[in-house]
Amino acid sequence: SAQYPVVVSTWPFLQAVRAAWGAVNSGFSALDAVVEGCSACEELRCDGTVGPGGSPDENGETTLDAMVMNGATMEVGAVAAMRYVRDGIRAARLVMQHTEHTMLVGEQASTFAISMGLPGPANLSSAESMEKWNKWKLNNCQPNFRKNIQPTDSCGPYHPSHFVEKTCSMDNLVEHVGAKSSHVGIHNHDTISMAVFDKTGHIAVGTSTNGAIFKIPGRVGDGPIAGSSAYADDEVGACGATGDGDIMMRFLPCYQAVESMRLGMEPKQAARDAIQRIARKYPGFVGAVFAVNKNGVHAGACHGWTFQYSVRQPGMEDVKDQAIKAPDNSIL
Ligand code: SD4
Repeated sequence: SAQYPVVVSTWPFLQAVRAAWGAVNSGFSALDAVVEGCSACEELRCDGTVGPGGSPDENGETTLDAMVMNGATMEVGAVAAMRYVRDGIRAARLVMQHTEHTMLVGEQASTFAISMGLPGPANLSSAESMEKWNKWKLNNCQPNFRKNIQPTDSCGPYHPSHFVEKTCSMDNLVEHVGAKSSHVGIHNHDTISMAVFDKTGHIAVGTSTNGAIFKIPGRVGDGPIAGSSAYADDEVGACGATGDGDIMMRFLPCYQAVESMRLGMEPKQAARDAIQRIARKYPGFVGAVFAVNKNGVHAGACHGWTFQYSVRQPGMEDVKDQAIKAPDNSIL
């Protein structure tokens, strides 16, 4: 029918949408097309932060979280905190294709991905990620994600704060909160989340991210968690998310949005509801979702920032991005 294919992606990642659109129109499955779309963003390092060479962790290393989900079968493949392999989304696809598992992590995920034919071991740092890390160290390694800790010197090692005398002042606290809330920003997105409906309406979603800048090594975010960063069910529709994954993964916003649509909500209402459930508990959280139903009707909602997502559907000459402004969550 004329309403398919559909490609929707977080952020104005136009090249990624074009890659997926091209793939799905040349006969790729939704799953393979979503891999092509997310992979384009990894290669282009969309926004300077997605994929290898993007945001470093506290040790200066970039690691990848990625996930694909097939909305026809509900199969999921994911890798988390993966080192030494540049192709996050392809590695996630290989987990789905060649294992009975859903997620592999860390160095073992890399070993698996390389054994399945992906290039590696590779260095995931870039001149830009090293520069960010060096600046951060010069700035006393202001931690983005630690709490109730004291470093023994300005760059750690860190210990629980009851081990050392408490010297925390209100000023420190404000600085810490400020640093954390800025880890996701308008030019620091770290993440692509995408939904593809193929010509027959089968849906796949995918997410690829290096997580969050100066994350604690070993941190896994919402990216590889089905239902959190993305979710798809052919019978209902799809959702993709971006934002503060540490908070968002506590709420499975994409599972929520898809299930709300299953119960009859329009995409706009479902997206808003998923975001509001989080905002009620965490009024300072930064995040956004898009939701698309099986008719290709799409909407977005956000909190704490201005969100944009990109869409390509039949009848459009090219991909278009839409801005959603916080705090009213309405489409501009
Ligand atoms: C994470 N959700 O790992 C990702 C970050 C993100 O826009 O989406 N940034 O927390």
